[in-house]
Amino acid sequence: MHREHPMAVLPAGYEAAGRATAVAHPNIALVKYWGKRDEGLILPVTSSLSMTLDVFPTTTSVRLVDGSGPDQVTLNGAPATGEALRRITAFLDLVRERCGRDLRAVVDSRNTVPTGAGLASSASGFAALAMAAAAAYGLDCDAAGLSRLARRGSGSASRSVFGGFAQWHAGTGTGPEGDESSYAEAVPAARLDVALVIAVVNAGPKAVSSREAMRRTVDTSPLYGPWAASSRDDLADMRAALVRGDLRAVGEIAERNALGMHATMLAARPAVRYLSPATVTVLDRVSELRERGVAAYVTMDAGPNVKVLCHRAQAEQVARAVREAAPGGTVLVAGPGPGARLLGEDG
Ligand code: 2P0
Repeated sequence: MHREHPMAVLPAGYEAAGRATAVAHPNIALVKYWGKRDEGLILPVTSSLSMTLDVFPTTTSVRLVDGSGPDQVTLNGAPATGEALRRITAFLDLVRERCGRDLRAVVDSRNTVPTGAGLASSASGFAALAMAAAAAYGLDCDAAGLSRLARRGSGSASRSVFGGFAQWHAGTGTGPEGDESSYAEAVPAARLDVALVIAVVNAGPKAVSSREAMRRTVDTSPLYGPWAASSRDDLADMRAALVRGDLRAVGEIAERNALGMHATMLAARPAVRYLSPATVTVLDRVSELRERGVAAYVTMDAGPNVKVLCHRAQAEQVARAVREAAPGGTVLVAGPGPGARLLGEDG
């Protein structure tokens, strides 16, 4: 049999076209994204700012194939189903619409977050998928365009396109104007030897998805408006603190912004409470560290786990203290990581 293409593993009826592989890392927001003004386009109410991590990359390859069958998506070696498959297919439809090509895709995505580490993979996942799909389909876009595209998969993915610190601009308006104006870019920062000590106190699935929780908060929480207003100040203060390389200010702003975000959801109707008794125990331990002169500050996302921002030189000391406070949990240390990138044929 004559074979034009070496991809003999493709199902019958498919013919290979373009392919690309990309890798992206998770990010943790220091000024949070919490609330959308447009659900369909994933346009946020407020701008946010994050640090990309140097741990747990997602590697995603996209291979284009002729044929009219569905996209074939494998996540960590297993066929994707349900909501995960729906979101990825919708994302690929968007890429196809943008480039005017109708080819189906074979997607293979591998995430290195240990099972149950309690760290979301949608940021690294959609950043890697956006980059690999854009390259495979030949979509011409710069870093801002790629960030804008990744945003359509998951809001926080817009920030994982960049390494170090990144700000996702809320942008203005809705529709095409909103879409065009809402993307992330790298944030200038002085040399800041930071680490993030990640305390996984509960690795189980969350009762309420972050998507649903932020929707409910925007719709029902009387504290949402005030938090969104104060978050704008937090962002300006955070940018200035990063330029100064002032870890204490960075930590204080991150902590107040995260606690405020949790206050908004505690006041939602019905309330969303992600923080558990173990979370509070870790928060107490971090307060004690601070009383002893260690610069350590907490942030929490849509779950009970705690991330502690500190000097890299003190990360092991902080990790030890947190381990004692949460004996059943897992504690690991991350640093600032790289932006999304394409891998060559040799990986
Ligand atoms: C953040 N989170 O800024 C915030 C803080 C959770 C708490 O971004 O609906 O998975 O896909 O845009 O990005 C989690 O939400 O939500 C998140 P969608 P996403 O990191």
